[in-house]
Amino acid sequence: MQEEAAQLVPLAELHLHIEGTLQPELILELAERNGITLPYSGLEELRGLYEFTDLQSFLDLYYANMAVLQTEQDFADMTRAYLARAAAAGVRHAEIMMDPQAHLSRGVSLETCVKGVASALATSQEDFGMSTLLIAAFLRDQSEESALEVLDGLLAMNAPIAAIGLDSAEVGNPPAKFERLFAKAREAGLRLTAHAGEEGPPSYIIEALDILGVERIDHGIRCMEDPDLVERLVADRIPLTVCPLSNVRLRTVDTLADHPLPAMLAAGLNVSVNSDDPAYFGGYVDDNFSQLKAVFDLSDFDRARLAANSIHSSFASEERKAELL
Ligand code: ES4
Ligand code: ZN
Repeated sequence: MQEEAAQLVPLAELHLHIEGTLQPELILELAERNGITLPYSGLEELRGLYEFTDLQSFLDLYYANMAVLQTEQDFADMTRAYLARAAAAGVRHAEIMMDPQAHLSRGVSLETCVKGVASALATSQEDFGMSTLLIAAFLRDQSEESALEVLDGLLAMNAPIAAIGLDSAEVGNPPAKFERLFAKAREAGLRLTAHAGEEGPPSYIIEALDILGVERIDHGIRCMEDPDLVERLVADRIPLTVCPLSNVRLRTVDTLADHPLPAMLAAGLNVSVNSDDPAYFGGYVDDNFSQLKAVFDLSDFDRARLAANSIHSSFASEERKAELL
């Protein structure tokens, strides 16, 4: 599928969890390197675990597999592997989320995880012809106090983050829970995005916009249940970073053919296509495009529009956007 990947126009990937790029082979390699015993016997057994029924069933494996990430080198190796694969997929700019709290809770320091990822991003332009920026994502199933503490730590160490995000188990953890966190990040000059309307209701998208003041919505597919919200998102050109293969694997939609992406495009929404957790959901951004094309017969025009939306919706400088467009 990779050969087909060359995009007609430069592409930005805006919705990507770096921990979700950890491939089974690399999990086993890092486990060996760090002397970690995993609760499965090998590659085949691990691969057999990638059957999900919902977001939580995926998150359980995603967090468990992170046990192998111990050193700065581990984080850097994982990040470089993603950059190489994304560059081959036609990605020229990537905005990469990481989950610091998921590492802190395992006893891995903020310095280790941030510096490891950031060291690989620092040379992404020279190494892979890709501009990159880092987004610190906060786990919405943890407390706001925990998130505030971690944000303080990131600011204190002058972490090279451009934005914050909000991820993990959505239902029961509405955006309003993190009002102070987002206010603080805004004051610190950070850009703002949040997962909303993946499994959660359209009202969570409205809260993310009105209470958190986010500029972008990650996923957002459930906006289609609320015509007034769709009208608002269209009028305000709010970017929605859609992840089709993720939605299928987490059973948010039944099959790719049932995915609302074509309806979202037809409604005039500012959507882009992204891979979310490519090592878990069956493919990178080029695989998302090729499978969409197979199912929907996406026109070159639609592909170009999705790609242009991704650049326009990025947090890159206006100068970098102009270079890419
Ligand atoms: C995630 Cl697909 C998805 N949704 C919410 N949180 C996440 N963290 C990593 N992948
Ligand atoms: Zn996500």
